[in-house]
Amino acid sequence: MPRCYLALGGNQGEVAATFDRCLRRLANIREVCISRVSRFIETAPVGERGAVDPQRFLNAVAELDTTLPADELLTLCQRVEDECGRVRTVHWGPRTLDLDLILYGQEVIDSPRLKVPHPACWYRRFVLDPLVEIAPDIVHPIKQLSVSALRDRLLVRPLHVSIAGDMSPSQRESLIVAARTEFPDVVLTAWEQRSSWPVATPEPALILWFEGQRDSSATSTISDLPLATRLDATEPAEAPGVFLRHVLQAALNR
Ligand code: A4P
Ligand code: MG
Repeated sequence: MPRCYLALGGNQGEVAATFDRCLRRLANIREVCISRVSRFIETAPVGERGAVDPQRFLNAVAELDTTLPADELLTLCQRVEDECGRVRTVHWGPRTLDLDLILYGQEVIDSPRLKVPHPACWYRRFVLDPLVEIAPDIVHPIKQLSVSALRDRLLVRPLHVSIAGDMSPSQRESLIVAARTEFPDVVLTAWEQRSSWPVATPEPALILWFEGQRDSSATSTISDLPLATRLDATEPAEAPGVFLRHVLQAALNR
């Protein structure tokens, strides 16, 4: 039976009561056996924030064993979200309950409806903090690092982050300058391939790969970047600056 991890999130209504209801509902499913649940942790919202009401989230992670195939587990999660009053209006909008399937054993799934491990789980403090509490040694099947190692490298200050890809140097520089102002506890640099890193220059915790106006001198591809830290930023629908902001908010939990 695959051991799975579900992330719970919410920022609308009585979220703790909704989490309890959701967990009771899952515990009553014959094919699901919940073994551990983290504390419910208050986290800083990732996404666009209202200046007055930052709508802090509550997050948690549940460990379970299940005989359900992954796509049926997702269907079950979506049914439970609906029962707990989830209304899908805006993407990343306020929600009573969001259930994300973080890990399904060591399987890697990449279908239009389901991506496992959840593509953002490895750099989001609101997932990693509760996950570390209940399963610090579980290994991320793509990054090949334990969740506690993934989380620990996000705790370093300043946080070193690099920008890679084939955007022009001026595009990259304006991205870096804009983010530097907003995130003074982050050191943002253009990615440089090095055979070894001097002690004084820590290897970046995250390297974001963007595609922009093709720089004719760029010869590398994303697969040249270290597997454990690279983040493909070519697919998201958001503009590069917005995507970068959301990644940094998630990594810093602030
Ligand atoms: N989907 C694909 N893979 C998965 C997966 N592993 N688990 C698809 C769950 N769903 C998966 O999800 C959209 C679609 O993702 C689904 O139809 C499913 O087929 P959704 O839950 O309907 O929409 P959403 O949650 O608004 O979008 P998304 O992209 O899942 O958002 P996230 O990544 O869940 O982020 N800040 C804090 N502090 N805490 C939070 O919990 N959550 C979000 C939402 C933003 N900011 C937050 C938090
Ligand atoms: Mg979701």
